[in-house]
Amino acid sequence: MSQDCIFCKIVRKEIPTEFIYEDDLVVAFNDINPQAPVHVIIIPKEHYESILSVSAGDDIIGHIHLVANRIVLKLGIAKTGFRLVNNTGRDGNQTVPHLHYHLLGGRELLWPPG
Ligand code: D5M
Repeated sequence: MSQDCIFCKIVRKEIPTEFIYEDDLVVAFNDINPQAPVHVIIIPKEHYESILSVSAGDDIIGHIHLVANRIVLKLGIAKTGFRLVNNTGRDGNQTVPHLHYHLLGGRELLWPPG
């Protein structure tokens, strides 16, 4: 846990946030600035600054993908499709230095991204 990290504060419930999904390893909640009708943020409870902090033995990434599967089924967008995105570092436009995935859907998403 990182004392000043916004997402660690969400995990600790210091910033009141409705969880769409929670288990021992992750939480998921709606993005504060949604870019699509469905825009969910999925984060590990453990503080990793980015994907670059994840080690070979960690199964957190696979777990996040399986949680995304559960969420898209729950929200009814499995058939229409969705995008699972990780932004890393400056050029990746990562603004919160706590590993997270954006789950976007509910509309046709453009490619390539900007
Ligand atoms: O995306 C970080 C994302 O986190 C960005 O889309 C806004 C979202 N965010 C930041 N603070 C909150 C809170 N408090 N609730 C919900 N969503 C939040 P990045 O990939 O780092 O650019």
